[in-house]
Amino acid sequence: MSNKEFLSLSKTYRKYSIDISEQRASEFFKEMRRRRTVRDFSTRPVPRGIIENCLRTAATAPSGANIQPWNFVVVSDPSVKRQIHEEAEKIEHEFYTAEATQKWVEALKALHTGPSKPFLKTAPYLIVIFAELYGLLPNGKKQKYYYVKESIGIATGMLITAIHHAGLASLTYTPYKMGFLNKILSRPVNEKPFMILVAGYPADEAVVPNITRKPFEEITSFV
Ligand code: IYR
Repeated sequence: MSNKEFLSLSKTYRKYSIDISEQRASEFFKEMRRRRTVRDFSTRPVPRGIIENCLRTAATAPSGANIQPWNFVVVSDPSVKRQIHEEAEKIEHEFYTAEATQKWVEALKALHTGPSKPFLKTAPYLIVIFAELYGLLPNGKKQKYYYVKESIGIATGMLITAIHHAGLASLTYTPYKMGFLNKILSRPVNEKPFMILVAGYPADEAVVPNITRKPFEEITSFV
């Protein structure tokens, strides 16, 4: 096809032999099954370039109509981390003590979480992921975006994968309410906080909860 709106896939796609594909799939699985969500971070610095490349990976994610409805704010400034820490702990205190959330709190027992969030100050990076819910046109009107949740979820998954692949650890942290992040980080109203992805090295003494993944047969069927 000669059309300047299309490129040949051969410029980017690589075809492997079946043997090599099998090996790659198996090795990647072995790499990814070692990933654990970590809640105790070291203060050891991480070069910014590593995080930048992980974000470049995330930004290759597919998205509805290729709108790429995401914005990543990488927080390393201790005074901004302190503000986020303070607000988040206030909100989590409400979450862990309110009558209305007690069933939810019960469901989290195995994770041993609580309202104290020291990692927001110790980890070198808080990657605050914002979903662009709609576009803001210069005339003030809204531009509809498509499959924003799906798109941002995929990009976040790829970011988590890239961070693990780089030898760092991450924590998918979602404060009970997240509106305070727009204020602290001066993000516009069309952006909704999706998650804080905490990234860095695990603390030397870090432990993870003894939890398991569902059996493969339970979560898959081939028809
Ligand atoms: N945001 C709280 C509660 C929490 C909620 C879920 I869903 C988790 O998987 C883990 C924790 C907290 O971070 O403590």
